[in-house]
Amino acid sequence: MATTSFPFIPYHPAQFSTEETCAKATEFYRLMDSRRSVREFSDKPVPREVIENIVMTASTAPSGAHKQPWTFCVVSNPELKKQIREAAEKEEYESYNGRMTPEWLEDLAPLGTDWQKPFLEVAPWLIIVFKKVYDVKEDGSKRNNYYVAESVGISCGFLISAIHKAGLVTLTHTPSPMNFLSKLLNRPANERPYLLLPVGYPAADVQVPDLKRKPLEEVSVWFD
Ligand code: IYR
Repeated sequence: MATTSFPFIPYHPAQFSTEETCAKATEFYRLMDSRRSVREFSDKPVPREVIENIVMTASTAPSGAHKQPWTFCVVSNPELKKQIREAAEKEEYESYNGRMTPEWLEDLAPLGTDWQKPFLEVAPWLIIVFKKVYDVKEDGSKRNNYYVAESVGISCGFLISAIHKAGLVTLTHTPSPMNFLSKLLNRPANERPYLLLPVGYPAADVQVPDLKRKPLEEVSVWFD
């Protein structure tokens, strides 16, 4: 089967002096370290253009064989947000009341989460990320994608970073099972729900748990 290859073009990424490189790395670490998951949102509107740029940032992520195996469903419609909230809370109620193990509930308790998800209606935008397990070509035949979970996970990392950089907040919501999202958002069989991210401004005077991050020594092993 004939394949076409991409033309190769020169690439000149920005390069900095050693001092600037150190400063840039420190600055970006500080920015990312200041990110927190937020569960209480303001209903203050966020322009669609902001969300468009955030989604385009996520879609710059590397992916297996450059298949870009993702679809971002972006919801601001209040009626649809309500339907998503009702369906998510139904599943979450079951999860918190029997489906999750006692150990799991114990691990979650310090975070103060429960089955109620008002943020699904209050946040001005919901981004529901779908992974494309395969692509469907124009003639209806299937074409494989590769490292789909890894690719979509990386893209969600970019998405969360872009949200934070814009001064907005999110959390990674994983209602389980998530198939109600395929139905409500009318997704085809090759797409599976992966993650739901509400996006907006934080509620006034929002508080977050005083989490500590593991230090470098605990998260890394060096072979200098
Ligand atoms: N999906 C549930 C439960 C939950 C699970 C984990 I692991 C978390 O870190 C947080 C919540 C929910 O979204 O509440």
